[in-house]
Amino acid sequence: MASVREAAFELFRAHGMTTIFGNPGSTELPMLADFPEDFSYVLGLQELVVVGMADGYAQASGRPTHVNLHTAPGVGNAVGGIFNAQANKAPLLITAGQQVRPQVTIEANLTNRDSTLGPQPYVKWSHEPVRAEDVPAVLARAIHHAALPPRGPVFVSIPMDDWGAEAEPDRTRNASRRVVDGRAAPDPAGLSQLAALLEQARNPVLVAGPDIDASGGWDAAVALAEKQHLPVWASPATGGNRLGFPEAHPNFVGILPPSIAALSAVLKGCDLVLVVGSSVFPYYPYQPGPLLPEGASLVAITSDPGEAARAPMGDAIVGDVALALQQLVELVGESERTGPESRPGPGEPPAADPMSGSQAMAALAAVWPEDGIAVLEAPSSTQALRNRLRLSRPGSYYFSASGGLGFGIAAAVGVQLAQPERPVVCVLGEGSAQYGITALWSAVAYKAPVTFLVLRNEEYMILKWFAALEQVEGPPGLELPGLDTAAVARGYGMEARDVSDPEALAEALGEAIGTQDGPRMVQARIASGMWME
Ligand SMILES: Cc1ncc(C[n+]2csc(CCOP(=O)(O)OP(=O)(O)O)c2C)c(N)n1
Repeated sequence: MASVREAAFELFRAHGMTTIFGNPGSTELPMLADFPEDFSYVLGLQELVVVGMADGYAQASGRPTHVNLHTAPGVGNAVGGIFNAQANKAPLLITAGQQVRPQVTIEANLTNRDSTLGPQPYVKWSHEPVRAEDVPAVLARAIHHAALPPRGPVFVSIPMDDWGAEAEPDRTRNASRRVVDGRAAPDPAGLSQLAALLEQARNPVLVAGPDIDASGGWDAAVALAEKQHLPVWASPATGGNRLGFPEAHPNFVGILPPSIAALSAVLKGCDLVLVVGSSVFPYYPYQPGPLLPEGASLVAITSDPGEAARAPMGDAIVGDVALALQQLVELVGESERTGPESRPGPGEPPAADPMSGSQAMAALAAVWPEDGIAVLEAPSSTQALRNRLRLSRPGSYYFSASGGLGFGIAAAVGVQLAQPERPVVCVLGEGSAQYGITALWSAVAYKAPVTFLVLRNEEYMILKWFAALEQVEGPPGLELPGLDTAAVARGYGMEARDVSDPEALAEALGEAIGTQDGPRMVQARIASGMWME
């Protein structure tokens, strides 16, 4: 007769979930007993980074990923990461240990009181099994929930005495065997109408969002843009956890700004805005204005009913993004419209001393490997990176769509573990880096050859920029003097270099990217400024 633990691991195996990200405590040890040889356990030293690593891994592998946390305090530490994971639509099965059932009522030490409330409202489902024998079926249900669109984190609290209980053979077998497919094709009538609208439009544009990449719709998006000669905008960088379109493609015209007024101003003159795989829109900051330019209509294609429902304007078609794009390409003819004018190259950034963020991103672009993956958490250099790198392959860019810091270092480790053949470069603001800094240890421990580029400007630059925008005079707490992230990295066992000019930066980055035996850090001194080009 199988134990609940054996049944659960059989279930994880059936779903290809053999890499577990965790930080253990006494309440999790019964789960980890006799840890099977075909599983690996990736240790994170604090729960925010445990979730961040799993988030990167889940997105880059496309598979639900198991996170194991330590009862209430572990879940508490993880909540910022869970908030990020729901915005990134990362399918995470998050489990946490719980006191033994006989001691929950008396609230013995480490009891996770009202356990299902802790990760709310950022999980799709939160549950503690009613009986020990239900654990495998609950885990199966949770995995399906996480993987169905819109994908996202789910939570299961498991009393520590459940793992040794006897599983129910019939239910366990069924739980492991069930396949649940959530790729729903959109309504064909809606798509035909959209195809007609697109063909008749004089000046339509495509806005490409992150779920094009996540759904596998990259090639279909390119085919649609080429067949219909569409100018393509990326959805605002604030909410774009992935890229939806190759940024060196001749149809690609740029990244939409994130405020209502600026976004509609940029789209002036177009009569149809087709938004694919993005919310409408991930706005920030608030600059009121018309939602759309005069004379324009909007149609969004999304697999997320919540995104469709909350959009403030336009129509929406709910269905799998890749299937929708593939069908749309078949439905439309070759357009007679002239295509967009090619976007000018980024040019040489003006020299500055210390170097600007734009110069730092130009140095990175100069040594960028063809198949490189960028993981980005560098607020004042976000736009500069996007403008200079021109990433053009699917699965090449990860960013936290929520804006919650502490994602970058951890996600880069997870992405590298999921895509071991591709070079991963993580670009960080020095302030952002500190939230998930302990993930540097995991990068070293698992020999993940990530290149960490830390941009050292000794301040929270983006908040100074926001202060000016919001007309806030003299806010405290925006300076970061004397923070030596390279020295911190060395403390975690990572080789790190300091540079202060673009030539030395390009050389150090080239060396780090070429290194296969483990992670490297390059800390670059940069000037104060918002780097937009
Ligand atoms: C968890 C969390 N705490 C605080 C913030 C607010 N915040 C946004 S950007 C930022 C500063 C980032 O500084 P740094 O990484 O040095 O980048 P810079 O703006 O200087 O480029 C802060 C504190 C946040 N987004 N997430």
